[in-house]
Parts: sequence; structure tokens; C-alpha cells
Amino acid sequence: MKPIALITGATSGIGAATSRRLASLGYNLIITGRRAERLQQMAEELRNEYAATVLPLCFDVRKREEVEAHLGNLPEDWQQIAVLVNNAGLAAGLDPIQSGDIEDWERMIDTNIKGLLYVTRTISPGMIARKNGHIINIGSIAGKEVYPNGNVYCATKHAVDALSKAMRIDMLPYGIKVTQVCPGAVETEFSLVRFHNDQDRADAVYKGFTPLTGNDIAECIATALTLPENICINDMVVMPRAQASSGNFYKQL
Ligand code: NDP
Ligand code: 8X3
Repeated sequence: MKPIALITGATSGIGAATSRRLASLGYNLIITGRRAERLQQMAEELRNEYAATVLPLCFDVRKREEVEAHLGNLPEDWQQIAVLVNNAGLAAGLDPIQSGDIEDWERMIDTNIKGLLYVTRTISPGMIARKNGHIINIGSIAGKEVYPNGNVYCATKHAVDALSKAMRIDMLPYGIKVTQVCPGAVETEFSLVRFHNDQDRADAVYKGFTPLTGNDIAECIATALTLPENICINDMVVMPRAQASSGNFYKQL
């Protein structure tokens, strides 16, 4: 039987690219997201292009009861999850702390921290029982450094950094690997979401240099998953060539 990978936030960007890459590696896929139509399209593409068996599950990771209802009651054939990619997440806004939008803050905290926790809490007991699994958390360079106006987004990704380290300790006796992947600038829908659908502002983020793509991060995830059994990459910080650190770009405009 093919191994099963669960990828949250598979309707665009890094999650969509990772779904394609893991399908190409021969995984059967549970893919999730809130946008039902996109999720169905993604499932069809994975079935048609990669002959993958796919279970699309449409829910909001912020809603604990939805997470538990979908992931806590998986069909029998889908319960033995080998790989969990905790990818669903977002930035909302880019404002100083004194004028940030509290609704933006709550969306980020509820998705990037609490959503990741709800999913992990539901899936990890099965991995522990089977003494087998690999959890990939998508952190960020924003989880290693802070940058002007990044405040709450950076705090949520610092939480992912801490949780990745903590999970690795908790999972250690059961042989479950935990890898955190921390990208710099990846051109996805990330900036469009951050800037509340302001396409010009989103496009400006990636002008003057070659950003990473979702496929680049998917390749890093595939690398972490295909190393020999005794190796675990704990942490990968992955930058475009033109980015040295958070906010430090060499742009040729
Ligand atoms: P996208 O906006 O392209 O993708 C985000 C994905 O997350 C979508 O599939 C979206 O699906 C899903 N998602 C968001 N909120 C929820 C929710 N409440 N419930 C379920 N799914 C949700 O951005 P990226 O691909 O860039 O982002 C993926 C991850 O990578 C995020 O954790 C982000 O913080 C991280 N990251 C991104 C970087 C970048 O520069 N792009 C750099 C470093 C890290 P839907 O809307 O259908 O629910
Ligand atoms: C996304 C990268 O630097 O825009 O996590 O925060 S950054």
C-alpha cells in the first residue's frame, strides 16, 4: 500500500506544490483547505496527472470541532498517516503594534499556532501508536528573526519554531521525525492575503529579484522525506539567492 501524506492548506502556494511533489513520489494524499472548489480541482489534478488516490477535506483549521470531525474520523483506509505537512497559514497586515488590526492578529494566531496544534493533536497519537511518522512544520525566516511591522506574524512563526523543537523531544521515544522548513520570500498568494487583496502591493514584494517558488519548497520537503531512515533534518532555513535575512534583499529595480 502507498504511504499516506496529509497536507494542510493545499489549495495554493507551497501546499499545492507539495501535494504535487508528494504525489510524484507515490504518496496517497489527504489535502485540506477552506476553498471547496479549488480543493476539488486540486484533487482532480492529482488523480489525473499523478494517478494519486486523494481524499480532499474542506475545513477551517481554526475551528477545533471541524478539525476533530474531519481528521478524528478518517475512513479506515486513510488512518495510517505517514507524513503530516502543517502548512496552512498566513500573514495578515504589516503594521506597527500600536495600530495593528486585532482581527488580523487573531486570524494569524488562530491559524498559524492554534490550527497547527489542533491538527497535530489529532494526528500524532496514531503516529505514536504505529511508532512511525514524519511531521513537517512550515515555519518561516519570520520565526527566526523579527522585522519592522512583522510583530504578530513573526510571533506566530516563533511559536512554530518553539513547537517544532518541543514536538521533536516529545516524539523522540517513538521514532517520529519532526522537520521545520523556514522559507524566506516565496511567491505565492501569501502577500495578496497579507495585503488584503491589494495585487499591486503584493506584486511589489517580489520585484527586482527572483523569489522562491512553491515548487522550490516542495523540493526541500521531498529531500527531507527521502533521506535514509536514520537521518532527520531538524531545521531548514531556505532563502532566495537575493535574500540574506528577513527584509535584507538585493533588489535590482
Ligand atoms: P498561500 O496563501 O498561497 O497558501 C496558504 C494556504 O493555507 C492556502 O491553501 C489556504 O487555503 C490555507 N489556509 C489559510 N488559512 C487557513 C485556514 N484557516 N484553514 C485552512 N486552510 C487555511 O501562502 P503560502 O503557500 O505562501 O503559505 C503556506 C505557508 O508557508 C504558511 O504557513 C506561510 O506562513 C508559510 N510561509 C510562506 C512564505 C512566503 O513567502 N510565501 C515564507 C515563509 C513561510 P484556503 O484559503 O483554501 O483555506
Ligand atoms: C514569510 C516570509 O519574511 O515575509 O513568512 O515574513 S516574510
